Amino acid sequence: MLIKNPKGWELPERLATPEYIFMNRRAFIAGAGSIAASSLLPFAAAMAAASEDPTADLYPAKRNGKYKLKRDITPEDINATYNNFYEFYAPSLFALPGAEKRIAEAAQKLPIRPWEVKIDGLVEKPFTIGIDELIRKMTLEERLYRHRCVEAWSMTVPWSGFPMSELVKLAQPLSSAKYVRMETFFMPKVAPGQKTKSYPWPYVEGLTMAEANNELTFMVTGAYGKPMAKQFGAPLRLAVPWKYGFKHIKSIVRFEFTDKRPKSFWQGLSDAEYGFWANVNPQVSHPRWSQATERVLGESSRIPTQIYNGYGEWVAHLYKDMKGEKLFM
Ligand SMILES: Nc1nc2c(c(=O)[nH]1)N[C@H]1C(S)=C(S)[C@@H](COP(=O)(O)O)O[C@H]1N2
Ligand SMILES: [Mo]
Repeated sequence: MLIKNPKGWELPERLATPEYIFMNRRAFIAGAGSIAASSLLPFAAAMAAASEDPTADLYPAKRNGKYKLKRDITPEDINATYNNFYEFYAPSLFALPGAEKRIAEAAQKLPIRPWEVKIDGLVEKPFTIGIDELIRKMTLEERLYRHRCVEAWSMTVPWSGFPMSELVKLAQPLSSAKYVRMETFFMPKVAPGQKTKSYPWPYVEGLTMAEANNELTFMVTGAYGKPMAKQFGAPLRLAVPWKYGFKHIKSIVRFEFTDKRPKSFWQGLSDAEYGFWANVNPQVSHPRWSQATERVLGESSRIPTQIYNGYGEWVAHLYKDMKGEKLFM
């Protein structure tokens, strides 16, 4: 989803991904030359920051064994240095291919305390809550989830957090609420990508109430057994593993309950290519590339993509009777 100009801003991942990301693990370590070594600096900084987080005592959270994986967990150093977080990427004519994935260092500028989350719209009583108070109201657990980006790469991550249904309970939505609209921070002074005025900042995503309350829908506060690194979307991010990665909105500051279907950031950029539902389906191609297979971060192989990213058992029923909806883009 490389943003080049408002119309032709995207490349398939095979053109946009630096090769070292997809070398196998042993080759990665053995060949860790200048590029790989410098990419580990922000990783080390993020690790140090995690230990100073005011909620550090809550980690590692107990793993919920219900969500099993048949794949290896993506090595943390690879995952923490290959990210989509366009707030921290300022397009430049001189950028090397793949530069838009290497935002980890820039993301360390994001101030994540104090951090307030606003809950408003169609709720009993709108309120704002500090992130530490919110997290401590919840029982954190760890879940191993797959993640499939629309660009046809994938990863597996040990997220920590709490079910979104618990946040919905806290919010007390009215029965007229049909959707939850979520918003990322807007701080162009720390996030240079947000200076690009032609993009519809802030980043927005949305779910139906049934999706928000599905047991898979997870509010992420941690990863790899500690508070989440900034490049992953600290201090609060969404995980909906049956949907494409762009639904996983990062660094959330607002949950608005509404009766209108939210329009997402990516729909705002290209309505014809990115829709509201964005459920993973290997048979429905992106207008510019196939979704049949995916390249696993840290590995050289491609594997077949699964319908609903393999989570149909949990979610297929949500979409049974929806005629005329573009469920898979
Ligand atoms: N605010 C915000 N959230 C975002 C994005 C973004 O650019 N900004 N990118 C999305 C995309 S396309 C993907 S694939 C995932 C990437 O998550 P990761 O960097 O932790 O792998 O974050 C999603 N959430
Ligand atoms: Mo993505």
